[in-house]
Amino acid sequence: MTQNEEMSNIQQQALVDINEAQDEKMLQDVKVKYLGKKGLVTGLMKHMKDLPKEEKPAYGQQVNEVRQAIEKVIGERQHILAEERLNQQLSEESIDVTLPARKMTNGAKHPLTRTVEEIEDLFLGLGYEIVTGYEVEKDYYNFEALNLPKSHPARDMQDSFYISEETLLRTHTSPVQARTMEQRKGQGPVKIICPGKVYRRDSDDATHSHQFTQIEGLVVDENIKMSDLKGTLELLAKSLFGADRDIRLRPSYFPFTEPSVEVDVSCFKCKGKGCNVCKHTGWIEILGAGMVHPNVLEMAGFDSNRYSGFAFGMGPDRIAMLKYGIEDIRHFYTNDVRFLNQFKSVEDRGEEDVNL
Ligand code: FA5
Repeated sequence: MTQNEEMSNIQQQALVDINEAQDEKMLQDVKVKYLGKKGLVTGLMKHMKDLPKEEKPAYGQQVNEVRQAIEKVIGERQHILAEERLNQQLSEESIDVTLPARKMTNGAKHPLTRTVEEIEDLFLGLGYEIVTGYEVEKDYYNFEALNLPKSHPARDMQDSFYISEETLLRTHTSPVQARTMEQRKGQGPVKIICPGKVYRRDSDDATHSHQFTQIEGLVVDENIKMSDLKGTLELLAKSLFGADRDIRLRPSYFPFTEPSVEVDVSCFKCKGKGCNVCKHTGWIEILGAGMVHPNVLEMAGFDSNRYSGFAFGMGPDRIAMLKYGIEDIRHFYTNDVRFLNQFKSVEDRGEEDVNL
């Protein structure tokens, strides 16, 4: 076989192989077979050394022409195969626009958020402002400004997460009252509620969580009396648990209030007769409160001879548990959708069925 015959055979076989390549991968293999470093066309060049000098340029040019012709056909085939692949992909991935749409599931407000908002609404209606503070708080505002100096034994009442010697995760929302009074520079009236997260080194159980929510309330003005506190808390109890609820104040101790009280609401389940919800006492404790201690007023720059005030601090987690009959506080923080779904209002449930 002459070199020219060999060349023409290779070219013809290449055209056959190219047309038989069914996909881009096969085509790439054909390309390597003929045009690769060890390919058949490249191999034709090895004859150069046997040719007379004057024939070498023409032969080289012929080999190049064969190479270019094969490259051109490969390019065309490549184009066709790519188009076929795209068409196939488009037909396989086509969208059936006649299928029914997926149902949209709407989220709903967390039961704790609902409870906090309900309490906020009540107090906004009574002319209170909502003030927020810092979850990472200074020891000074969390304790000292609330009449709890460094060595005070009552600090143990609220086991704390300290970050440094002077900063900690706040153990209650009471530092917000200290900060707010300080900002008001001795000028009343102050009428605020302060909702937020607080943290304690309590071991978690059904009614204790190391992170929970509190809402602080503070009113400072001339002539504020214990009866104002009682009237406000009565309204709160009735608004949260029903118009026929009573409250009772039991003497208690907080370093920042004097006198201090623990506030119970008559059991909404047994109406005071005694049941499992109220542990057979007829009463359920909902918050701590008292008249703002004169030391706290003075430390914040208020004249305790002119001003007096009351403060209270409640745990909305426990209130929400009572309202909704939740037996374990940890349900609030584990984000189980089955639990949360139960608190969807009728409207929320209705929206869930809407196909969009
Ligand atoms: C206080 O934290 C005071 N700062 C409240 C206060 C404010 C009194 C202003 C006087 C004036 P106490 O430690 O009792 O008080 O907590 C208040 C409420 O927080 C409790 O009634 C309870 O509902 C809730 N609470 C306390 N510890 C936990 C806990 N580990 N998990 C869930 N709720 C808790």
